[in-house]
This record gives sequence, C-alpha cells and structure tokens, in this order.
Amino acid sequence: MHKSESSRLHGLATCALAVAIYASHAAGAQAVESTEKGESQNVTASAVIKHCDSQQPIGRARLTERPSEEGVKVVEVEIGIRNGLTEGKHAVHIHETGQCEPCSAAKGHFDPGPNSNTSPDGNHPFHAGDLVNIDITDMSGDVTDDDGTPLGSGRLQTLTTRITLSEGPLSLFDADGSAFIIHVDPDSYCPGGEEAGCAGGARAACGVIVKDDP
Ligand SMILES: [Cu+2]
Repeated sequence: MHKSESSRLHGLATCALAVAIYASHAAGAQAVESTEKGESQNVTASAVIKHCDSQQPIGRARLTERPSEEGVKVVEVEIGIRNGLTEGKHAVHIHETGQCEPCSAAKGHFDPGPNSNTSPDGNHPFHAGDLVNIDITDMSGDVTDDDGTPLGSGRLQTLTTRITLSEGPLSLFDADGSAFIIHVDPDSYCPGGEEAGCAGGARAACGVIVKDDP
C-alpha cells in the first residue's frame, strides 16, 4: 500500500473510532435517560420462521430498533435459515397480518397509511414491508425435503427505515400484527410493473413477529 494512502486510512480509522466512542457515549446517555423513564434502550422483536408445508421451524428472525426521538427510525433485521430452503435467492417481505397457518393468512405486504396498497405484485417494491432477498448458499448440511430436493442455510442482515417496532404510524404491531414471508423465488422488484410472481411467487416460509418484553 502507498504510504500516504496508509496514513490516510489510519486517519480515517482514528476518526471512525472517535465517532464510535462518541456514539456509544451518546447511546449510553440516552439509555440512562430511557431507564429513568422506565424504558429499555432498544425495542426488539423476534420470529420463529416455519416452513409453509411442514410448519416445522427452519430459522429465526430478530429485529432491533435503535432508540430515537424521531418518527422515522432505523430497524435492523437479521434472519438465519438452517437447512430449510432451496439454494439461491428468495424474496423476503413483512406481510400485513401476524398469522402463518396457513401461510396465506399473512395476507398482502405490510403497507400502512392513507394510500395503502398491499397487493404483492401490484404495488411492489413500494410497500413499507419490502426487504432484500435472502441468499441460501451453504448446502453442506446434506439435508433434503421429502422429494429429495437439497435444502441449505443462509443469513440476511439488513436495515430499514420503512417500519418501526415502537408505536406510531409505521409500527408492525398494529391491531392484527405482522409476519415475515420468505418466498420460493427471488424478488425481481417488479421493474416492469405488475407481473404475476414478480415479487417472489409462492410462499416457502413464514414467521409471526412477536415483540420482546422490555
Ligand atoms: Cu411477500
């Protein structure tokens, strides 16, 4: 590496460290403030992801909303699938109803608000619950479904500002809750507008999202 580039990167690293220390300090101060108000630092939720055919658990999801006084909040979404889906990319969305038995009970895509349009292929990728694909890449478990199709593992980690876990107009915890759906096919994000199956087609797995106790 060129020396000046090395020192520039070192400078950036020092700067990043300073920002990290400041951020953790600020978060600490906010946590103390929150504790005084009787609230926890982060609002979290989780889901057990079950296969749509067998209803057997194949993975877990975790959601973490960072503390913020603002209406728009950053929510981290982590999903881990263990030997339960076919190799390759699968669409992942938050659907509008917190029910998974059967998977169709999760209904359309989470899209609250006065102009709500939950149609999966008809208003995609504009829904508040639209996320990125999960990629199933690890087929080393040597697990197959009943038809002999290989099933593998994969992990998704992403951020969204289109939902909240805390109360508000974007909250997943409305009157009927919300659920993850992982689809059989990848999400194309419907570049040509509405087209049957463009948002991932049939449903492979589902997980009702449950808010953790504070
Ligand atoms: Cu979906």
